[in-house]
Amino acid sequence: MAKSALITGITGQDGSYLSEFLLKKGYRVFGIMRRKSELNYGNVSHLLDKITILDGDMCDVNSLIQAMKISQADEVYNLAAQSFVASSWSQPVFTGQVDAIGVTNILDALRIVKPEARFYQASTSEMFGLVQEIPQRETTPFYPRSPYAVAKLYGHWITVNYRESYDLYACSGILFNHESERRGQEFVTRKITMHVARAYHGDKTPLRLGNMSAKRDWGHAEDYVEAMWLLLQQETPDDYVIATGETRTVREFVEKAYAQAGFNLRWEGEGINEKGINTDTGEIMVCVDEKFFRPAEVELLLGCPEKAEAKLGWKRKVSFDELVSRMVKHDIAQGVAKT
Ligand code: NAP
Ligand code: G4F
Repeated sequence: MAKSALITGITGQDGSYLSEFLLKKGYRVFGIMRRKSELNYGNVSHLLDKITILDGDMCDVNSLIQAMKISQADEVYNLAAQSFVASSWSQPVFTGQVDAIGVTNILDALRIVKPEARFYQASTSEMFGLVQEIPQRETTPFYPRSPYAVAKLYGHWITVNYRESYDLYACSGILFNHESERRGQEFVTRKITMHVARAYHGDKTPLRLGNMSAKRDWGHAEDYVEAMWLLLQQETPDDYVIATGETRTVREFVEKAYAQAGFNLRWEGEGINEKGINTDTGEIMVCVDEKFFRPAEVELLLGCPEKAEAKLGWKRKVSFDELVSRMVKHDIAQGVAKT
């Protein structure tokens, strides 16, 4: 009998790659999707003949119980979230309802319908926030810096608590930033690669960014969904950091992305006056806009993947350069429309 998996957040970046990964392994894949005024299957439109979409919302426990009953999932991947950190200051309560209480809802649905099912929680490096140690590992103390990270910390600990209280096979993957050609357009990497593509196609509007000195440990989402699956194939449930072990500034991502499209930049000015200038034409291609600064920033993330590499046998395959190159090439090929 083929194994069955239930994915919350199936229409998102990770949900789509995880669906493809599990289908290749022969799983029957079910996904929960919330109702929208205009029907839109997001990143899984190309998989609709292979997966089953169920109506549900992380804030509605009954819909999650129904989804567990219908799918009879052996493995549950909880990827649904309000995942954009910046929006968590404008929608802190909603973020808490989905990213924190939503986790209790799906854990209870699993516990009521099929307690032997295995559970993956999408925890995040944002929980390290104001980092207490470099690099960050499983034992590093948390210090969340946004309503998003605070909500995710609840989700993380309720997963640990349900594992210890009810003997569930429940784990958290503490994943560092992972990007792709399917990344939401508001996240900084995709915002940059889409703007580079527009510049390539002749648009001269400068790219406006916030804190370009922030550092992130960036990998490709395709590698990270394999880690999610590996977490659920172990003898005992445990929590793991999944990261590349390298960190770069947003500025470095910008330079690489523009270079990929044939534009070389030099930097002039500091702070709010910093500008990325095209070395050939002297035109301003990048500038700073305070609008994108955050009330509290996470300045540096750098993960230590040693435990995942040793115990899960996981290793990232896509390098930073390849990640940037793939995203830029994809967006140029799309011929991106001006937003
Ligand atoms: P994403 O592209 O923003 O996808 C989020 C998914 O959650 C979407 O399918 C969204 O559906 C769904 N969702 C949001 N609210 C919901 C609700 N109330 N009920 C049901 N579904 C809901 O995020 P991602 O990058 O794939 O990330 C997947 C998970 O990993 C998230 O939990 C994120 O917080 C976490 N994470 C991501 C990263 C990263 O770097 N990507 C790193 C660490 C952790 P709609 O299409 O309806 O919006
Ligand atoms: O791309 P970002 O919005 O991602 P962030 O905040 O690191 O969060 C992502 O990764 C987390 C894992 O660490 C996930 F849990 C979370 O769900 C999400 O997927 O911003 C990255 C950095 C920040 O420091 C931000 O201040 O880029 C900086 N930045 C500078 N200018 C900008 C911009 N970010 C955005 N989105 N837009 C800008 O214009």
